[in-house]
Amino acid sequence: MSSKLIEAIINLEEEESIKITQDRINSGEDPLNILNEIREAMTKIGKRFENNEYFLPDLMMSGEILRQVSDIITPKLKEIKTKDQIGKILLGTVAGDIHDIGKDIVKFMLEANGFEVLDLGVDVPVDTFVEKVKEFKPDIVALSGFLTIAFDAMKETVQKIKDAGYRDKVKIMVGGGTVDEQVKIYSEADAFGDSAVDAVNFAKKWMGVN
Ligand code: B12
Repeated sequence: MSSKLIEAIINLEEEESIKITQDRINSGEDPLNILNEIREAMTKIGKRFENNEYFLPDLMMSGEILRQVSDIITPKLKEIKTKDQIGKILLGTVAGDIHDIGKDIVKFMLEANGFEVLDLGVDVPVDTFVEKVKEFKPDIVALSGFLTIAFDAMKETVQKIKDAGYRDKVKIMVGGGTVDEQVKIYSEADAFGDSAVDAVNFAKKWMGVN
């Protein structure tokens, strides 16, 4: 896939990226289409970083562009917010990882679909997840992480929830970056998803709504 938006983001053209997004939202386009393109652009930026064509400041710049573009898209996602609350979800980026753009999109989408979301932020200590499971009593725990080291933090978080005696009271999903079926198995989560739409679909399925 190639588009002007993807090109602008990959080339770190901040103003152009914002303008294209704004124009497309104003013309009534489905924000999910735009999200898909953003994701593709970020994958390409990640590749450039791996190949030493981009460096940390470029990654930071891409994060900044992404944040601004998501700020334009978010209100549109919220417009489809439903009134009935379907269930409670505890969300956060696991210990050692500070990537939150994907997590925030997951949050918007879950809220837009009628879930109450408690977002613990980034680099969330394992024990904080356990404490909040006790206090907030979520139906679902959603763990986000983009770094390889996040896989261990996910595993440990699931294990501690189990040790605290809450594993059969919550469904757990993992996602973000390179999280896949293997990470699901490794961390002993119930599901993995690679998009915010997956997160919504699992949550709805588990709460028995379609
Ligand atoms: C932007 C970015 C940053 C920004 C983050 C800004 C922010 N506020 O989040 C900054 C510059 C801070 C950053 C820092 C680092 N980064 Co970085 N970063 C990225 C980049 C380019 C994009 C990530 C992103 O936001 N994507 C956009 C979102 C929308 O992506 P998405 O995956 O499509 O999101 C969807 C799904 O993941 C899913 N989802 C997300 N969470 C969940 C949860 C559940 C439950 C479900 C179901 C679904 C789900 O839904 C989202 C929406 O549809 C990636 C490259 C890439 N390919 O992803 C590298 C990348 C993740 N970073 C990487 C690295 C190495 C780092 C650093 C270690 C660099 C350094 N040397 O310091 C630090 C780590 C700091 C830390 N401790 O966390 C590596 C990780 C490699 C690895 N395997 O561990 C990557 C893959 C780049 C690369 N190819 O090398 N990074």
